[in-house]
Amino acid sequence: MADDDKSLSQTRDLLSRLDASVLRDCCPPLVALDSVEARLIGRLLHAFIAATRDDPGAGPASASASSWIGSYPALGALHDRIWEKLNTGHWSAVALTWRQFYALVSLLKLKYLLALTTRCAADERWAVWPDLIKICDMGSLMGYPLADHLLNRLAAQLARMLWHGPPASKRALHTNFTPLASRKIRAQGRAQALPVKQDLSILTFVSQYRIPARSVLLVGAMADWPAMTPGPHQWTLAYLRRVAGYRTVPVELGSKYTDPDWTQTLMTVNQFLDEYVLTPKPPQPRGYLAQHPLLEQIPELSADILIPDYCYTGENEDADGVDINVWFGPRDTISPLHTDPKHNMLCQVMGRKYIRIYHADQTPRLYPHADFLLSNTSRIDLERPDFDSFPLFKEAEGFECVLEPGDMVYIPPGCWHFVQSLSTPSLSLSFWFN
Ligand SMILES: O=C(O)CCC(=O)C(=O)O
Repeated sequence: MADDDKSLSQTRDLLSRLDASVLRDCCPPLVALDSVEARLIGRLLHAFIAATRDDPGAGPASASASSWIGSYPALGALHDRIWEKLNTGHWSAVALTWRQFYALVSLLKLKYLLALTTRCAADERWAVWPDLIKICDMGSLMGYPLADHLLNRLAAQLARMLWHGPPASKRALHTNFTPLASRKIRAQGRAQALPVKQDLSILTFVSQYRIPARSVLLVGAMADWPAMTPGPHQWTLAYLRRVAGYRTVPVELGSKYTDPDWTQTLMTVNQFLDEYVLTPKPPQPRGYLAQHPLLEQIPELSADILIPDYCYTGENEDADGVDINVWFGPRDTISPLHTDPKHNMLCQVMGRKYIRIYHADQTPRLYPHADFLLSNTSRIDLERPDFDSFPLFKEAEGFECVLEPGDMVYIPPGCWHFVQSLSTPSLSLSFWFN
C-alpha cells in the first residue's frame, strides 16, 4: 500500500473508532444542558452518529435512525445553526456546549467527506484536501479540544499528507520576493538605548535584570535554534508554507488594537501570506497574525526552537508553564504601548522590530486607560503623542532598541512596551513565563 493510502486508511480508522470516545466527552455537558434547543441539537447529533456509525462509506442514507437527518445537507444545516450561536454576543458569553457541538459537527463533517473521497479519483480527492484541513482547524479554533485535540491532530496529519501528495497539490513558493524595510520608526518621544548584552549568564540575568525588573537586549542569543540555522528546518516563507500553509489561523485586521475599526478574522497561512504579507493591496487594512499559539496548533514547529534558559529562572520547571505565541506580519505592524502580567522574552526569528520600553516606575507619566479591559494600555499614541492632554509624558524616561534576527529582549512584568515591525516579513516569538 502506498504511504498516502496507508495514512488515509489510518485516518479513516481513527475516525470510525472515535464515536464512542467523543460521545463520552460530550455526554456530561449534553446531559447538563438547560437550553431546549441545545438538547434537541444534542439528540440530533447522537442520531446522526448512530445512523452513520456502521457504514460511513455508504453514507447515512441507508441507516434507519433519524433518516431525515441522515444527509450531508442536514449536517450542514446543524453546522450553520451552531455557527450562528458561536457568533452571537460576546465570545466569552458563548456557552461551552455550543463549542463542543461545533467541534463534534466538524468531526462528523470530516468523517462524512473523507468517506466520500474513497469514491473519488485521486486528483479530485486532493482537490478537497485543503477544505478538510480547514474544517478541522475551524472546529479546533472555534470549538473545543474534544478527544485530546483530535481535530488538531487530524489537521496536522492531513496537511502532512497533502504536502507529500502529488506535485500539483503543492503551491508555488515565492522565489522572487524581495524583503521590504520600513520607511521610518514611528514612535515619538525621548528614549535612550536599551542596555545590550551578549552571552548573559543566568546568574547575572537574575540579579541584574529579573529581580530589579529591568529590560535588556540580548544579541545573538538564538544561534543554536534550528529555525535560525541554514538547513531543512530554517524558518523561511517557503518552510512556513510547507508546514503551515493550509492551516487556518486568526489574523488581526487594522492598524492597531486600540483603533475603532480593528477586527479579527480567520484565514489560512497561505492566504495571509499572499494577501497581507507579500502583496498587500492598500487601502485594505494591515493584517497581523498576532499573539497566536501556533506551536501548539502545529507541534512539529516546536522542534525548531529552544525555550530560552532564562524562562526557567522562576516558578517554571518545564516548558508547560511557558506560553509561546507567534507574531508574524508585514512591515509597520504596531502593538501600542501596553503592559503584560508575565515576564517575557521576545525573540526575533525573521526580519526586524523596533521596541520602545518604559519601566513600571514610569506608569504615572503614561496615562493608562481607566476602562478595566484596557487598563494595561496607555492612552498615549506614541506615533502622535498629544503633549497638551498628557503633559507628564514629556518627562517619561524611555529606552529603545531594534531587534535583529537572533536577538531577544527581556520585558519584565508590568513594563510598558510599544512594538513596530520594521521589515516584511517579520516574525517573532514571545515566551511568557513566571
Ligand atoms: O511583537 C509585537 O507586536 C508585540 C509583542 C508583545 O507585545 C509581547 O510579546 O508581549
